[in-house]
Amino acid sequence: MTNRRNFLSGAGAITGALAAASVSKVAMAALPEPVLQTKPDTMPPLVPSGGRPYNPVVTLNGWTLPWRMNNGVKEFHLVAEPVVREMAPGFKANLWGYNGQSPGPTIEVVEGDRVRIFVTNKLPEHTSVHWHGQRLPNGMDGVSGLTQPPIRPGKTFVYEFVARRPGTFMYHPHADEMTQMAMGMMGFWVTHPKAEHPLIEKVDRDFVFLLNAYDVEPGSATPKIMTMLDFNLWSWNSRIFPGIDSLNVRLGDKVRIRIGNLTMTNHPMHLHGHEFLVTGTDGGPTPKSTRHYEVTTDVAVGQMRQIEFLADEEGDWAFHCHKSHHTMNAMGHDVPTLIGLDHKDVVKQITNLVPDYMVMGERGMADMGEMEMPIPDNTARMMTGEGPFGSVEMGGMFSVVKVRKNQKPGDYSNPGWFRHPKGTVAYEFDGSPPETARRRDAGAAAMPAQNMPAKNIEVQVRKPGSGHAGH
Ligand SMILES: [Cu+2]
Repeated sequence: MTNRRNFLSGAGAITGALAAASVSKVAMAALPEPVLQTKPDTMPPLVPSGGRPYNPVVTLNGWTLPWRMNNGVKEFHLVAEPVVREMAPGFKANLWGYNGQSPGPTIEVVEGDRVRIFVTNKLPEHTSVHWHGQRLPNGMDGVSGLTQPPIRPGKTFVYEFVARRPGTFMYHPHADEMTQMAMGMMGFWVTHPKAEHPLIEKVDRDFVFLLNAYDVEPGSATPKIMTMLDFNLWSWNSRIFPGIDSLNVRLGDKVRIRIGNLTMTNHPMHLHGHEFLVTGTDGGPTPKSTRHYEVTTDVAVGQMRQIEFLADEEGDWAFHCHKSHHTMNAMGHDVPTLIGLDHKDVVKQITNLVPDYMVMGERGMADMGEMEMPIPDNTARMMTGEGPFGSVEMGGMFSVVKVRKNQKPGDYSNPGWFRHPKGTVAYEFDGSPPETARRRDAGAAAMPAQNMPAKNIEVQVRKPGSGHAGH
Protein backbone atom coordinates (compact mmCIF):
# COMPACT_ATOMS: atom_id res chain seq x y z
CA MET A 1 0.00 0.00 0.00
CA THR A 2 2.74 2.38 0.99
CA ASN A 3 4.72 1.51 -2.11
CA ARG A 4 1.79 2.12 -4.33
CA ARG A 5 1.05 5.47 -2.74
CA ASN A 6 4.65 6.58 -3.11
CA PHE A 7 4.67 5.57 -6.74
CA LEU A 8 1.48 7.44 -7.50
CA SER A 9 2.42 10.57 -5.62
CA GLY A 10 5.81 10.49 -7.31
CA ALA A 11 3.95 10.59 -10.58
CA GLY A 12 1.54 13.19 -9.25
CA ALA A 13 3.55 16.19 -10.33
CA ILE A 14 3.17 15.30 -13.97
CA THR A 15 -0.17 13.51 -14.09
CA GLY A 16 -1.97 16.82 -14.42
CA ALA A 17 -0.18 17.57 -17.65
CA LEU A 18 -0.03 13.95 -18.77
CA ALA A 19 -3.75 13.75 -19.31
CA ALA A 20 -5.46 10.40 -19.70
CA ALA A 21 -4.94 10.39 -23.44
CA SER A 22 -1.19 10.50 -23.26
CA VAL A 23 -0.65 8.06 -20.40
CA SER A 24 -1.38 4.40 -20.61
CA LYS A 25 -0.54 1.94 -17.89
CA VAL A 26 -0.23 -1.76 -18.51
CA ALA A 27 -0.66 -3.91 -15.46
CA MET A 28 2.20 -6.35 -15.09
CA ALA A 29 2.36 -8.61 -12.07
CA ALA A 30 5.14 -7.61 -9.64
CA LEU A 31 6.51 -4.99 -12.02
CA PRO A 32 6.06 -1.27 -11.54
CA GLU A 33 3.45 -0.13 -14.01
CA PRO A 34 5.27 1.42 -16.97
CA VAL A 35 4.39 5.08 -17.38
CA LEU A 36 4.25 6.24 -20.98
CA GLN A 37 4.47 9.76 -22.37
CA THR A 38 3.72 10.36 -26.03
CA LYS A 39 3.89 14.16 -26.24
CA PRO A 40 7.14 16.00 -27.03
CA ASP A 41 6.45 18.80 -24.53
CA THR A 42 8.94 19.84 -21.86
CA MET A 43 7.29 18.49 -18.72
CA PRO A 44 7.60 20.37 -15.40
CA PRO A 45 10.31 19.03 -13.06
CA LEU A 46 9.17 15.87 -11.23
CA VAL A 47 9.28 16.91 -7.58
CA PRO A 48 10.29 13.89 -5.46
CA SER A 49 7.66 12.79 -2.98
CA GLY A 50 9.63 10.05 -1.29
CA GLY A 51 13.21 9.23 -0.48
CA ARG A 52 15.89 11.89 0.00
CA PRO A 53 14.91 15.34 -1.30
CA TYR A 54 16.61 16.96 -4.28
CA ASN A 55 16.11 19.78 -6.74
CA PRO A 56 14.75 18.06 -9.89
CA VAL A 57 15.98 18.74 -13.43
CA VAL A 58 14.07 19.95 -16.49
CA THR A 59 14.37 17.61 -19.49
CA LEU A 60 14.18 19.67 -22.67
CA ASN A 61 11.20 18.36 -24.69
CA GLY A 62 11.11 15.41 -22.35
CA TRP A 63 10.20 14.14 -18.91
CA THR A 64 11.39 12.27 -15.81
CA LEU A 65 10.35 8.68 -15.13
CA PRO A 66 8.29 8.25 -11.94
CA TRP A 67 9.39 5.47 -9.58
CA ARG A 68 7.98 3.49 -6.70
CA MET A 69 9.69 2.64 -3.42
CA ASN A 70 9.83 -1.07 -2.63
CA ASN A 71 11.41 -1.87 0.76
CA GLY A 72 13.85 1.00 0.41
CA VAL A 73 14.67 0.32 -3.25
CA LYS A 74 13.76 2.83 -5.97
CA GLU A 75 12.08 0.84 -8.74
CA PHE A 76 11.78 2.06 -12.32
CA HIS A 77 10.32 0.36 -15.38
CA LEU A 78 11.75 1.12 -18.82
CA VAL A 79 10.04 -0.26 -21.90
CA ALA A 80 12.17 -0.39 -25.06
CA GLU A 81 9.83 0.01 -28.02
CA PRO A 82 9.22 1.61 -31.44
CA VAL A 83 7.88 5.16 -31.05
CA VAL A 84 6.69 8.00 -33.24
CA ARG A 85 8.60 11.14 -32.32
CA GLU A 86 7.45 14.54 -33.49
CA MET A 87 10.87 16.07 -34.22
CA ALA A 88 9.41 19.47 -35.11
CA PRO A 89 5.82 20.63 -35.57
CA GLY A 90 4.44 18.71 -38.56
CA PHE A 91 7.46 16.42 -38.87
CA LYS A 92 7.21 12.96 -37.35
CA ALA A 93 9.83 10.22 -37.43
CA ASN A 94 9.56 6.50 -36.77
CA LEU A 95 12.17 5.96 -34.06
CA TRP A 96 12.94 3.48 -31.32
CA GLY A 97 12.99 4.66 -27.71
CA TYR A 98 11.67 4.02 -24.23
CA ASN A 99 8.21 4.50 -22.70
CA GLY A 100 6.70 6.23 -25.71
CA GLN A 101 9.48 8.68 -26.54
CA SER A 102 12.94 9.07 -27.98
CA PRO A 103 14.99 9.79 -25.97
CA GLY A 104 13.59 7.78 -23.10
CA PRO A 105 12.60 9.47 -19.85
CA THR A 106 15.24 10.97 -17.57
CA ILE A 107 16.04 8.90 -14.49
CA GLU A 108 16.74 10.94 -11.35
CA VAL A 109 18.07 9.38 -8.16
CA VAL A 110 20.11 10.44 -5.14
CA GLU A 111 23.66 9.42 -4.29
CA GLY A 112 23.47 6.27 -2.18
CA ASP A 113 20.05 5.20 -3.51
CA ARG A 114 19.61 1.51 -4.24
CA VAL A 115 18.05 1.43 -7.70
CA ARG A 116 16.22 -1.43 -9.44
CA ILE A 117 15.36 -0.96 -13.10
CA PHE A 118 13.08 -3.36 -14.94
CA VAL A 119 13.70 -3.27 -18.70
CA THR A 120 11.02 -4.79 -20.94
CA ASN A 121 11.95 -5.32 -24.58
CA LYS A 122 9.14 -4.61 -27.06
CA LEU A 123 11.51 -4.16 -29.99
CA PRO A 124 11.66 -6.63 -32.89
CA GLU A 125 15.26 -7.54 -31.91
CA HIS A 126 17.24 -8.10 -28.71
CA THR A 127 18.63 -5.21 -26.68
CA SER A 128 20.38 -4.34 -23.38
CA VAL A 129 20.90 -1.17 -21.36
CA HIS A 130 24.30 0.22 -20.45
CA TRP A 131 24.39 2.75 -17.60
CA HIS A 132 27.04 5.09 -19.00
CA GLY A 133 29.44 6.42 -16.39
CA GLN A 134 28.12 4.53 -13.36
CA ARG A 135 30.14 2.69 -10.73
CA LEU A 136 28.32 -0.65 -10.50
CA PRO A 137 28.86 -4.42 -10.30
CA ASN A 138 30.31 -5.61 -13.60
CA GLY A 139 27.32 -7.84 -14.32
CA MET A 140 25.00 -4.79 -14.24
CA ASP A 141 26.97 -2.89 -16.90
CA GLY A 142 24.64 -3.95 -19.71
CA VAL A 143 27.10 -5.05 -22.37
CA SER A 144 25.26 -7.72 -24.33
CA GLY A 145 27.40 -10.84 -24.76
CA LEU A 146 30.11 -9.62 -22.35
CA THR A 147 28.34 -9.05 -19.04
CA GLN A 148 24.85 -10.46 -19.73
CA PRO A 149 22.86 -12.34 -22.35
CA PRO A 150 20.81 -10.04 -24.59
CA ILE A 151 17.23 -9.20 -23.61
CA ARG A 152 15.20 -11.06 -26.23
CA PRO A 153 11.99 -9.51 -27.63
CA GLY A 154 9.16 -9.87 -25.14
CA LYS A 155 11.49 -10.47 -22.17
CA THR A 156 12.13 -8.31 -19.10
CA PHE A 157 15.52 -8.02 -17.36
CA VAL A 158 16.28 -6.52 -13.97
CA TYR A 159 19.27 -4.26 -13.26
CA GLU A 160 20.10 -3.36 -9.66
CA PHE A 161 22.89 -1.26 -8.18
CA VAL A 162 23.61 1.57 -5.79
CA ALA A 163 24.04 5.01 -7.38
CA ARG A 164 27.43 5.51 -5.79
CA ARG A 165 28.56 8.88 -7.05
CA PRO A 166 26.62 12.06 -7.83
CA GLY A 167 26.76 13.44 -11.34
CA THR A 168 25.54 13.52 -14.91
CA PHE A 169 25.09 10.23 -16.75
CA MET A 170 23.14 8.61 -19.57
CA TYR A 171 21.84 5.21 -20.63
CA HIS A 172 21.78 3.51 -24.02
CA PRO A 173 21.77 -0.02 -25.50
CA HIS A 174 24.97 -2.04 -25.76
CA ALA A 175 23.47 -4.51 -28.27
CA ASP A 176 23.31 -3.76 -32.01
CA GLU A 177 24.29 -0.26 -30.96
CA MET A 178 24.73 1.05 -34.46
CA THR A 179 21.08 0.39 -35.28
CA GLN A 180 19.60 1.14 -31.90
CA MET A 181 21.33 4.45 -31.27
CA ALA A 182 20.75 5.56 -34.90
CA MET A 183 17.07 4.86 -34.19
CA GLY A 184 17.01 7.03 -31.06
CA MET A 185 17.48 4.70 -28.08
CA MET A 186 19.04 6.70 -25.27
CA GLY A 187 18.16 8.57 -22.12
CA PHE A 188 19.52 10.88 -19.45
CA TRP A 189 20.43 9.98 -15.87
CA VAL A 190 21.10 12.41 -13.01
CA THR A 191 22.36 11.34 -9.58
CA HIS A 192 21.83 14.22 -7.15
CA PRO A 193 24.19 14.65 -4.19
CA LYS A 194 22.80 13.32 -0.88
CA ALA A 195 24.07 16.32 1.10
CA GLU A 196 25.77 19.63 0.44
CA HIS A 197 28.72 18.93 -1.84
CA PRO A 198 31.72 21.27 -2.06
CA LEU A 199 31.81 21.00 -5.89
CA ILE A 200 28.08 20.90 -6.63
CA GLU A 201 26.30 24.21 -6.33
CA LYS A 202 22.61 24.72 -5.79
CA VAL A 203 20.99 26.13 -8.93
CA ASP A 204 17.61 27.63 -9.75
CA ARG A 205 17.27 25.91 -13.13
CA ASP A 206 18.87 22.59 -14.11
CA PHE A 207 18.29 21.62 -17.78
CA VAL A 208 19.28 18.32 -19.38
CA PHE A 209 19.34 17.07 -22.97
CA LEU A 210 21.17 14.66 -25.27
CA LEU A 211 22.73 15.55 -28.61
CA ASN A 212 21.61 13.08 -31.29
CA ALA A 213 21.52 12.88 -35.07
CA TYR A 214 19.41 11.17 -37.71
CA ASP A 215 19.53 10.58 -41.42
CA VAL A 216 15.94 10.73 -42.65
CA GLU A 217 15.56 11.09 -46.41
CA PRO A 218 13.23 13.91 -47.46
CA GLY A 219 9.72 12.50 -47.73
CA SER A 220 10.40 9.44 -45.59
CA ALA A 221 10.05 8.96 -41.84
CA THR A 222 12.51 6.24 -40.80
CA PRO A 223 16.20 6.98 -40.23
CA LYS A 224 18.85 5.33 -42.41
CA ILE A 225 20.96 3.42 -39.93
CA MET A 226 24.10 2.93 -42.06
CA THR A 227 24.99 6.64 -42.06
CA MET A 228 28.16 7.41 -40.14
CA LEU A 229 28.82 11.10 -40.62
CA ASP A 230 26.54 12.64 -43.21
CA PHE A 231 23.43 13.03 -41.07
CA ASN A 232 20.79 15.52 -42.17
CA LEU A 233 18.99 16.06 -38.86
CA TRP A 234 21.03 17.33 -35.90
CA SER A 235 18.87 17.25 -32.83
CA TRP A 236 18.62 17.82 -29.10
CA ASN A 237 16.51 15.10 -27.48
CA SER A 238 15.30 14.08 -30.96
CA ARG A 239 13.92 17.58 -31.63
CA ILE A 240 15.17 20.05 -34.22
CA PHE A 241 14.86 23.83 -34.20
CA PRO A 242 12.30 25.41 -34.28
CA GLY A 243 10.83 22.40 -32.46
CA ILE A 244 13.19 22.72 -29.48
CA ASP A 245 11.70 24.51 -26.48
CA SER A 246 13.38 27.67 -25.20
CA LEU A 247 15.23 27.54 -21.88
CA ASN A 248 13.29 30.04 -19.74
CA VAL A 249 14.98 31.55 -16.70
CA ARG A 250 14.59 34.55 -14.39
CA LEU A 251 17.11 37.38 -14.31
CA GLY A 252 19.61 36.48 -11.58
CA ASP A 253 18.94 32.72 -11.72
CA LYS A 254 21.88 30.37 -11.36
CA VAL A 255 21.50 28.03 -14.34
CA ARG A 256 22.99 24.60 -15.01
CA ILE A 257 22.74 22.87 -18.39
CA ARG A 258 23.79 19.21 -18.66
CA ILE A 259 24.53 17.89 -22.16
CA GLY A 260 25.42 14.38 -23.35
CA ASN A 261 26.65 13.55 -26.85
CA LEU A 262 25.48 10.31 -28.49
CA THR A 263 26.15 11.36 -32.08
CA MET A 264 29.28 10.34 -34.01
CA THR A 265 30.92 13.77 -34.06
CA ASN A 266 31.76 16.54 -31.60
CA HIS A 267 29.55 19.55 -30.94
CA PRO A 268 31.01 22.88 -29.78
CA MET A 269 28.14 24.26 -27.72
CA HIS A 270 27.97 28.04 -27.73
CA LEU A 271 25.99 30.39 -25.48
CA HIS A 272 25.46 34.06 -26.31
CA GLY A 273 25.57 36.90 -23.82
CA HIS A 274 27.04 35.03 -20.81
CA GLU A 275 30.20 33.21 -19.74
CA PHE A 276 29.89 29.77 -18.21
CA LEU A 277 32.01 27.30 -16.25
CA VAL A 278 32.24 23.60 -17.05
CA THR A 279 31.41 22.23 -13.61
CA GLY A 280 31.13 18.54 -14.39
CA THR A 281 31.72 15.70 -16.85
CA ASP A 282 30.64 12.06 -16.89
CA GLY A 283 33.56 11.59 -14.49
CA GLY A 284 31.84 13.78 -11.89
CA PRO A 285 32.17 17.37 -10.66
CA THR A 286 35.30 19.09 -11.98
CA PRO A 287 37.89 20.33 -9.45
CA LYS A 288 37.51 24.10 -8.98
CA SER A 289 41.14 24.64 -10.04
CA THR A 290 40.31 23.37 -13.56
CA ARG A 291 37.36 25.69 -14.13
CA HIS A 292 37.66 28.70 -16.39
CA TYR A 293 35.10 30.88 -18.10
CA GLU A 294 34.13 30.02 -21.67
CA VAL A 295 31.37 30.85 -24.11
CA THR A 296 31.84 27.67 -26.17
CA THR A 297 32.67 24.19 -24.94
CA ASP A 298 33.21 21.14 -27.07
CA VAL A 299 31.21 18.05 -26.20
CA ALA A 300 33.02 15.13 -27.81
CA VAL A 301 31.46 11.81 -28.79
CA GLY A 302 30.29 9.82 -25.77
CA GLN A 303 30.98 12.71 -23.39
CA MET A 304 28.83 14.63 -20.96
CA ARG A 305 29.40 18.23 -19.92
CA GLN A 306 27.58 20.35 -17.40
CA ILE A 307 27.87 24.10 -17.72
CA GLU A 308 26.83 26.74 -15.20
CA PHE A 309 26.28 30.47 -15.43
CA LEU A 310 24.55 33.36 -13.71
CA ALA A 311 21.74 34.60 -15.97
CA ASP A 312 22.41 38.28 -15.37
CA GLU A 313 21.70 39.75 -18.81
CA GLU A 314 18.10 40.10 -19.93
CA GLY A 315 17.19 39.05 -23.44
CA ASP A 316 16.67 36.23 -25.93
CA TRP A 317 20.11 34.65 -26.13
CA ALA A 318 20.92 32.13 -28.86
CA PHE A 319 22.32 28.82 -27.64
CA HIS A 320 23.53 26.42 -30.32
CA CYS A 321 26.11 24.05 -31.72
CA HIS A 322 28.76 26.18 -33.44
CA LYS A 323 29.17 23.85 -36.43
CA SER A 324 27.13 25.78 -38.95
CA HIS A 325 25.98 22.60 -40.69
CA HIS A 326 24.46 21.41 -37.43
CA THR A 327 22.06 24.35 -37.30
CA MET A 328 20.42 23.31 -40.57
CA ASN A 329 17.72 20.73 -41.30
CA ALA A 330 17.16 18.14 -44.05
CA MET A 331 20.00 19.36 -46.14
CA GLY A 332 21.32 17.79 -49.33
CA HIS A 333 25.09 18.16 -49.41
CA ASP A 334 25.90 17.54 -53.06
CA VAL A 335 25.05 21.08 -54.02
CA PRO A 336 27.62 23.37 -55.66
CA THR A 337 27.89 26.92 -54.40
CA LEU A 338 26.10 29.29 -56.75
CA ILE A 339 26.79 32.53 -54.92
CA GLY A 340 27.60 35.19 -57.48
CA LEU A 341 26.52 33.15 -60.49
CA ASP A 342 23.91 34.53 -62.78
CA HIS A 343 21.92 31.55 -63.92
CA LYS A 344 18.81 33.07 -65.50
CA ASP A 345 19.46 31.43 -68.85
CA VAL A 346 20.18 28.05 -67.27
CA VAL A 347 16.91 28.21 -65.35
CA LYS A 348 14.96 28.98 -68.52
CA GLN A 349 16.36 25.87 -70.16
CA ILE A 350 15.82 23.60 -67.15
CA THR A 351 12.25 24.75 -66.46
CA ASN A 352 11.31 23.56 -69.95
CA LEU A 353 12.24 20.07 -68.74
CA VAL A 354 11.44 20.31 -65.00
CA PRO A 355 8.60 22.78 -64.42
CA ASP A 356 9.09 23.08 -60.61
CA TYR A 357 12.84 23.64 -60.81
CA MET A 358 14.24 26.42 -58.69
CA VAL A 359 17.85 27.51 -58.41
CA MET A 360 19.31 27.56 -54.92
CA GLY A 361 21.55 30.07 -53.35
CA GLU A 362 22.33 32.72 -55.93
CA ARG A 363 22.83 35.30 -53.15
CA GLY A 364 23.73 32.83 -50.39
CA MET A 365 21.38 30.34 -48.80
CA ALA A 366 19.31 32.86 -46.83
CA ASP A 367 16.64 33.08 -49.53
CA MET A 368 15.91 29.40 -48.82
CA GLY A 369 14.47 30.43 -45.47
CA GLU A 370 12.18 32.97 -47.08
CA MET A 371 11.02 31.09 -50.17
CA GLU A 372 8.13 28.71 -50.04
CA MET A 373 9.93 25.85 -51.75
CA PRO A 374 7.84 22.86 -52.79
CA ILE A 375 9.15 20.01 -50.61
CA PRO A 376 7.96 16.41 -50.19
CA ASP A 377 5.48 15.73 -47.37
CA ASN A 378 7.06 15.02 -43.98
CA THR A 379 10.25 16.90 -44.75
CA ALA A 380 11.74 19.26 -42.21
CA ARG A 381 12.47 22.60 -43.82
CA MET A 382 16.17 23.25 -44.24
CA MET A 383 16.20 26.21 -41.93
CA THR A 384 13.26 27.77 -40.23
CA GLY A 385 12.12 29.69 -37.20
CA GLU A 386 10.29 33.00 -37.40
CA GLY A 387 11.73 35.54 -34.98
CA PRO A 388 10.46 39.02 -34.12
CA PHE A 389 12.69 40.49 -36.87
CA GLY A 390 12.15 37.82 -39.55
CA SER A 391 13.46 34.38 -40.39
CA VAL A 392 16.15 33.13 -38.01
CA GLU A 393 17.69 30.98 -40.78
CA MET A 394 18.55 28.23 -38.33
CA GLY A 395 17.51 24.64 -37.79
CA GLY A 396 18.87 21.60 -36.01
CA MET A 397 20.85 22.18 -32.81
CA PHE A 398 19.62 25.66 -31.92
CA SER A 399 17.47 27.14 -29.19
CA VAL A 400 17.11 30.31 -27.14
CA VAL A 401 17.87 31.01 -23.48
CA LYS A 402 15.22 33.54 -22.43
CA VAL A 403 16.32 35.64 -19.46
CA ARG A 404 13.53 37.78 -17.97
CA LYS A 405 13.23 40.15 -15.06
CA ASN A 406 9.47 40.12 -14.79
CA GLN A 407 8.82 36.38 -14.83
CA LYS A 408 6.62 35.58 -11.80
CA PRO A 409 8.39 33.46 -9.15
CA GLY A 410 8.00 29.80 -10.02
CA ASP A 411 6.59 30.59 -13.47
CA TYR A 412 8.91 29.33 -16.16
CA SER A 413 6.45 29.42 -19.06
CA ASN A 414 7.64 30.92 -22.35
CA PRO A 415 7.60 34.71 -21.86
CA GLY A 416 7.42 35.50 -25.60
CA TRP A 417 9.91 37.75 -27.40
CA PHE A 418 12.20 40.08 -25.49
CA ARG A 419 11.13 43.73 -25.53
CA HIS A 420 14.40 45.55 -26.09
CA PRO A 421 14.78 48.84 -24.24
CA LYS A 422 14.59 51.82 -26.60
CA GLY A 423 17.87 52.50 -28.38
CA THR A 424 19.41 49.05 -27.73
CA VAL A 425 18.72 47.34 -31.07
CA ALA A 426 21.10 47.46 -34.03
CA TYR A 427 19.67 49.81 -36.64
CA GLU A 428 20.18 50.84 -40.23
CA PHE A 429 22.56 53.71 -40.86
CA ASP A 430 20.80 56.18 -43.12
CA GLY A 431 23.69 58.47 -44.10
CA SER A 432 25.96 57.68 -47.04
CA PRO A 433 29.04 55.55 -46.22
CA PRO A 434 32.43 57.13 -46.99
CA GLU A 435 34.58 55.71 -49.80
CA THR A 436 36.59 52.79 -48.35
CA ALA A 437 40.31 53.45 -48.54
CA ARG A 438 42.12 50.43 -50.03
CA ARG A 439 45.79 49.62 -50.05
CA ARG A 440 47.20 49.73 -53.56
CA ASP A 441 50.37 47.70 -52.89
CA ALA A 442 50.78 43.91 -52.90
CA GLY A 443 48.57 43.56 -49.84
CA ALA A 444 49.20 42.44 -46.31
CA ALA A 445 51.98 39.87 -46.04
CA ALA A 446 55.04 39.21 -43.94
CA MET A 447 57.21 39.78 -47.03
CA PRO A 448 56.75 40.21 -50.79
CA ALA A 449 56.23 36.99 -52.82
CA GLN A 450 59.26 35.90 -54.86
CA ASN A 451 57.19 34.71 -57.82
CA MET A 452 53.86 36.15 -58.78
CA PRO A 453 51.37 34.39 -61.07
CA ALA A 454 51.53 35.73 -64.62
CA LYS A 455 47.93 36.79 -64.29
CA ASN A 456 45.79 37.56 -61.23
CA ILE A 457 43.59 34.62 -60.31
CA GLU A 458 40.11 34.94 -58.89
CA VAL A 459 38.36 31.85 -57.49
CA GLN A 460 34.85 30.96 -56.36
CA VAL A 461 34.59 29.25 -52.98
CA ARG A 462 32.72 25.99 -53.47
CA LYS A 463 30.87 25.19 -50.27
CA PRO A 464 28.87 23.20 -49.31
CA GLY A 465 30.60 20.89 -51.74
CA SER A 466 30.98 17.23 -52.45
CA GLY A 467 33.08 14.83 -50.41
CA HIS A 468 31.36 15.84 -47.24
CA ALA A 469 32.83 13.42 -44.74
CA GLY A 470 34.35 15.97 -42.44
CA HIS A 471 31.52 16.84 -40.09
CU1 LIG B 1 27.17 20.07 -33.80
